Amino acid sequence: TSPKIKVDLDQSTGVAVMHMQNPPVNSLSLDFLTEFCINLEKLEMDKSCRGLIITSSVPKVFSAGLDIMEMYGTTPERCGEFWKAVQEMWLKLYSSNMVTIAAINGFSPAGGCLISLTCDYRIMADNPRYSIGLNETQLGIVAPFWFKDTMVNTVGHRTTEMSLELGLLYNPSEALKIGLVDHLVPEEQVLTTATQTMTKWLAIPDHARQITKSMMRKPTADKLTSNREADIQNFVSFITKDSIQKSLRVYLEMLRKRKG
Ligand code: CO8
Repeated sequence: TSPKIKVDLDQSTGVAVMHMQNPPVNSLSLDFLTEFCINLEKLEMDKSCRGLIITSSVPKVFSAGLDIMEMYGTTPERCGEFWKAVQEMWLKLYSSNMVTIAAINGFSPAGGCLISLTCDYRIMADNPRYSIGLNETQLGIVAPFWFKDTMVNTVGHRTTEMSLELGLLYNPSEALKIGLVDHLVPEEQVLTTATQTMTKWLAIPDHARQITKSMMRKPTADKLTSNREADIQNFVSFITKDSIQKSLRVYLEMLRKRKG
């Protein structure tokens, strides 16, 4: 199978660009997550790499979030393995020593939004058709506490509360207004702006920035690290319920119909 992740590391700047290329919608399947984490680990260990830009090679979509087919009609074993990989990706990204910038060049619901939120900075294409947010409740499922924590740490408690309950997806200007993204630029400038912004972040001494990042984020990451197994059990028992499977089926049917 062809790689679902392409990494370009510029040795002269120490900046890597990670392109997600899992058509049609960069959904986060177990295979995708595994490959993502392997690439991330390599970059994290590579002393010459100091910054990471995450973007999509798929037109119009940054990432459609978790692969719904990994949560629908599968076995508890597979489900558990899948969830462990989701946790792994989040822990690695949220605790990364690198400067991470999300170059959001398309739709970014749920898991796509989560990836963006783990980054140090978010730049989004100013296309009113795109949207970003944690829309889990619209699928009849519930964003876990660490998704919630990541959003609270970015936009605050009240905005997160309303946003999660209603499963809101925000267009780019709304997302900017609430602080869900940091900067909007025309679509064709997303990557160049990310590169320019990276230069600014990399001007700060690594050790000081890394210790500061850890001070801000470690308590949130530790909450999951010390509860991983329980969180997996919780996910598996929730997602395999008949009523939840039914909600997912209805949502999948809606996606197919909407296609037209
Ligand atoms: N997983 C699997 N398949 C998907 C997903 C997905 N997340 N999203 C889209 N697809 C499929 C579609 O069903 C379609 O399949 P097919 O061609 O077989 O009909 C194909 O990908 C292409 O999709 P579209 O035709 O819809 O493509 P568009 O370019 O028109 O739209 C969008 C792209 C906007 C991304 C649209 O596909 C969309 O809105 N997708 C749904 C996104 C979504 O709601 N994701 C939420 C996933 S849940 C999650 O990430 C966190 C879960 C936390 C779990 C907590 C439980 C306790």
